[in-house]
Amino acid sequence: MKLYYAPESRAVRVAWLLEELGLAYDVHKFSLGEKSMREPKYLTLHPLGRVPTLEDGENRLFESGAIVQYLLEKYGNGRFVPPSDSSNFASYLQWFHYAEGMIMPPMNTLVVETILLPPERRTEVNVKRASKLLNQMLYAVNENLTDKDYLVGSEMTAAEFMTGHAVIMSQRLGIDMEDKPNLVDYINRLESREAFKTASNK
Ligand SMILES: N[C@@H](CCC(=O)N[C@@H](CS)C(=O)NCC(=O)O)C(=O)O
Repeated sequence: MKLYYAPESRAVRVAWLLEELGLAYDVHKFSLGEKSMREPKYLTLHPLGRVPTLEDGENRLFESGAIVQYLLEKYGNGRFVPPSDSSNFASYLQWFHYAEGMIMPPMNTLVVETILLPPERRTEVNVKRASKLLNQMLYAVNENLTDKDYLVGSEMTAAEFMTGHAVIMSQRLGIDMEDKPNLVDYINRLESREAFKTASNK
């Protein structure tokens, strides 16, 4: 198996799962923004030249959520996914998809407006709107974690690889977590996992 990866990117989600499952994989490491991500060779694997991409034998796929689902279905032996007839299943799907659906859109805007664009092209109103939205998205996660250690209950699920990772990235981007104490504990819980540490340092 080969994972196209960059540090501090969504590729960490996939590496984290691979580490948790104890699966062997090779890493092709990029730095975000590196020119070779847009070269024809890599564009044949990912049409947008982004990470993550996974190659597994004949199968090649991009989109972190799809890769996580693929790996769990193929190699997970039921780990990190509540049974579909359990009371947690609906909540699991909801928090799995919350990352790309709700957290990442304002985070993307914030990254563009505070890091990627040259200062003269940045727009303060966009930064303010994206920060406000991202905070709203995170308050909902904070609220959900009032009575539990993980998004769906007392056990870690694959929702952590997605939304948990997005929460971690929000903090690293500088979002104030003081008014979201459950997220501070949650982030510590996730970041202390050996699999997460290994996946973050590929
Ligand atoms: N929805 C995609 C997003 C992929 C994506 O935008 N990846 C970012 C890193 S987190 C990337 O490769 N950015 C590099 C670039 O745009 O040049 C996923 O979840 O895999």
